[in-house]
Amino acid sequence: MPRPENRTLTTLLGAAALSIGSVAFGEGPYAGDALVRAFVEDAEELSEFLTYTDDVWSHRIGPGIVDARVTAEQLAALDASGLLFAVLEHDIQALIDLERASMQARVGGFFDAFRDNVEISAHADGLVAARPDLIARQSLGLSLEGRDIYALRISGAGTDKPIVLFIATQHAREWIAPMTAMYIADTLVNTYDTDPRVAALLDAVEVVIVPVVNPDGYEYSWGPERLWRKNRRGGYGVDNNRNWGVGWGGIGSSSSIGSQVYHGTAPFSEPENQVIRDFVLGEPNLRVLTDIHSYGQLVLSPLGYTTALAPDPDWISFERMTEEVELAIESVHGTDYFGGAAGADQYPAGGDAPDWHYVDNDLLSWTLELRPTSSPPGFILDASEIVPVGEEIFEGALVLGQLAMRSVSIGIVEPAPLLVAPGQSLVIDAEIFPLPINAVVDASSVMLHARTDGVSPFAPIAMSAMGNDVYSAALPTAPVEGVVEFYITAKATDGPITTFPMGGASNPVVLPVATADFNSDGVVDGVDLAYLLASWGTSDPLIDLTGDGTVDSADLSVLLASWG
Ligand code: 0X9
Ligand code: ZN
Repeated sequence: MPRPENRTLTTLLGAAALSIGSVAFGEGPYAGDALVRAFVEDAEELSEFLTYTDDVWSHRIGPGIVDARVTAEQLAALDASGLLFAVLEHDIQALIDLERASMQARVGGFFDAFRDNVEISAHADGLVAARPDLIARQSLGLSLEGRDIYALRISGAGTDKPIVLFIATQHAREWIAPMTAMYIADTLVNTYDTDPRVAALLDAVEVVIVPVVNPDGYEYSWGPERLWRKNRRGGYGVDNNRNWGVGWGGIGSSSSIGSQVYHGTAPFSEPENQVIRDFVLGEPNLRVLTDIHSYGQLVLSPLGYTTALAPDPDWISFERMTEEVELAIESVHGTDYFGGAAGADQYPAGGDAPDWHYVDNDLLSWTLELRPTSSPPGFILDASEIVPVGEEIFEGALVLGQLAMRSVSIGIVEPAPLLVAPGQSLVIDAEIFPLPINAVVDASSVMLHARTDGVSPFAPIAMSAMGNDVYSAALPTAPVEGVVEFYITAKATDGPITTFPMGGASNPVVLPVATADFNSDGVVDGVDLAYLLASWGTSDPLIDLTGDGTVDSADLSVLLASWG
């Protein structure tokens, strides 16, 4: 799935808003250090900008956008330089403090190595013992050989909430899967007190994690056969992920007991599948299922039993949600994940878990294939990957968890604006799709919330339906300098209100007001006019004040409006 650059930027700018207006810096080596984003036009401006920082954060450096850390002194000097830049984060130490708090909160050492059934179970018990207010263990049933298949139920305030389910380790040899499932559980529990996103999530939904669906196969992979995949039925094994009730026995599965994709004698012939099935059927609040595997770095939505796509609007919604998950995962370490349909984009496989959850139970469902992309190393991942994989998948899991409390998918129509011109009343177009299967968007609920002074409450503006799932409204007139901030809310009929970006008023999209004072000499004058005329007809983003893709008369009017 293509990854629009601008979408990433919108997210970054949105996240940066958390710090707008915060000036009380904490203590620590980075106290008062800021993260800035420079808009540099050419190599010369780039090298000038680089003199104001010792720590460039951007991965690709060249003319365009460069993010870097600067000290308070460097920030002051940069401010005086006349280079075009925006402050993304006022106090980097605050970010570091959050990170440290989360690391200290984590039980040390567990994620330094892969862990067997006994260790995973003991770690789960440790989490329950430490935070019985947040996490409980529930036995769901027994495997073929009589091992406990258990769920970790993680929840903050409130009861009778929507449920999001993660299952892992249908396939024994995919050792990164149970570690990642445990990483999600561990991080949810240990950052509930420090990460407001986690608190918001766990107060709104219940997260249920089954780290090892196939404990017999997993045990066996720690003994005689590291690369064992199936359960232990008859010593030959059934592929649990071919034993579900939709598309059972179809393409991509086999009736030969020796096959790695042996589907068993009937749908749900295997106790492990029965145990999860019965849990799902007994939980009417369940909304989302994610089935964790390795490998391939994939985020796959149904359908899985066929190369045909899910019917619209489900497929459109799945595409949108998949992209959100993918971007969240990629935002952590820049790891490339590919999003698509399981059958069409990976391979068709009858009887997989997400199809049964989606087709028979109306749940949103996904398969995650974790690192790496290919083999070697394939299933034999270095243990040093456990934490980074956990970190990136945790961000994806937060989005997947959010889906259970959202009723629509909201995105800005590309190209998303990055700047607003002074005096401009920028039109925001949003694409909004219903999330729950079979739902419709409540058109009267779609609202743009905006402010232009950084402090007032956000004012709601109704967005008009333009057709093709697009809703539109103009932002209030931008001030001469500063920022315009906005977020969007909408809901499906009978569904909960959904906010974009997540966090709404506390995490809005921030559009810096562009200035026609291109040379930053404090006055809009003939020199700036000369810049504009020199770029006439081009798409130079530094001169294209209206952000409409062309330097033209609209930009000239903006410049003239701020003349002098
Ligand atoms: O084949 C599987 O069960 C999964 N891949 S794995 O390498 N972990 O075995 C993929 C299941 C996703 N579903 C489809 N591709 N239909
Ligand atoms: Zn697998």
